[in-house]
Amino acid sequence: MQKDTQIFDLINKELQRQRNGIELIASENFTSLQVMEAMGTVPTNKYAEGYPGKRFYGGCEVIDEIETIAINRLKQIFNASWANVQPHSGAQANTAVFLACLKPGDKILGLNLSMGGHLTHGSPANFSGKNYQALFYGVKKDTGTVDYDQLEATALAEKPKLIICGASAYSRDWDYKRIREVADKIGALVLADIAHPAGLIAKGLLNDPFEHCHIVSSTTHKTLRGPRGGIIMLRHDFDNPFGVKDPKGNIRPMSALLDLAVFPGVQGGPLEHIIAAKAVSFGEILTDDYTAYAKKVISNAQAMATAFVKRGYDLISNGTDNHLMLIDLRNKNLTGKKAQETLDKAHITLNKNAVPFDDKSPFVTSGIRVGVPAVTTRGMQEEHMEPIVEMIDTVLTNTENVKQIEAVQEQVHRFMQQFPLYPGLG
Ligand code: DSN
Repeated sequence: MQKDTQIFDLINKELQRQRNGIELIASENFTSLQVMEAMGTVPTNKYAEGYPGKRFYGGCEVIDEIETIAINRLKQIFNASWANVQPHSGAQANTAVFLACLKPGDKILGLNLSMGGHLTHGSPANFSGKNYQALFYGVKKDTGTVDYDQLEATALAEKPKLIICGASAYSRDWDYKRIREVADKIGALVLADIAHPAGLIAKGLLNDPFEHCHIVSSTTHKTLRGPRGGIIMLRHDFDNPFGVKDPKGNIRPMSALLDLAVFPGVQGGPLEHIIAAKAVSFGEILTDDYTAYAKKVISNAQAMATAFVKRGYDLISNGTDNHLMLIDLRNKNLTGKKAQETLDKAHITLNKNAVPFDDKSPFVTSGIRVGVPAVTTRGMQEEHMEPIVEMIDTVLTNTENVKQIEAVQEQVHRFMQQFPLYPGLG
């Protein structure tokens, strides 16, 4: 068969783009070469509906070993008693949690998307807002931090069955204990979606959601630095309090309901090549090298936040506890859209983002979200954050100056030569 040069040339072009640019999208990262290698291997050829030891097709004995290692490593990372590594994405993981916990029409309570929440936490555009009655809490206008009083008042008045904590654009740690106390007053379950800070939680650098939340979901490709995918975990198993039963009408522990919700509930055959890559990345997370990485992510984020504040940028909550910061650009007379598009021209990649109480549409927004997991993987230290902020500031204060933006683009390429990416590739 002829090599598909059309596609492989484009893949190589994307490699050059990733190599030469500064990647600040908070949800992106660079996997190790061995994680990528595992993704392109023969388990992609195998159907393995079911779980290790209970598959529907023959020939799954090796796949069973791979998936069992992935599960065991993940349990070890988070001190969990049960884990499912099959969700194709974080959204699929959350879909399965909802299916296992709730009946259609039940009430859920999550952080509003416009305040940093996630689509799958009740957005009207998403299954979670269409199939369930979604209620929201937000952040406080003065501090930019989660309004736990509002969360509690809404929970007590509306009695949702599931309270969701977790966000895609929130730079502070969570008070899981307080949320669990609220949930216990109304008999609700708590889901922590830790997709963003999972890698920092894995190393004990942020509060532990497992201590207080019934169920924890995550993606595997953000701070966890694995392949693109999802996971669900329990530290303690329990019975569903709302009478959700398995398809045969039997009462089953939550672990069994979650397994059934992933398959056959929302997915068919698992992506075993991705599960192999998840296992490899989980092995990496268990090393001291990864501990050093996770610590560096936090110190780099704090160094970057300081550099932005020094230049008069308005950071929501004035700083960060984790890997990202959210910046309100209204005092700079810029929209998030304009900032993203102009920085793209200089090969600095980040995303426009709504800020709390934004007066602009989600297609325009007043803010940008900036994250350091990817540049930290490239080997950057605290001292590299200041020059990055300087380059960003030059672009944002010269948005109509083509020559200046081209000069920053050249500066970006020179800067990134210090941090080689996948030297053996391309
Ligand atoms: N798209 C992801 C993010 O950027 O945070 C969330 O799913």
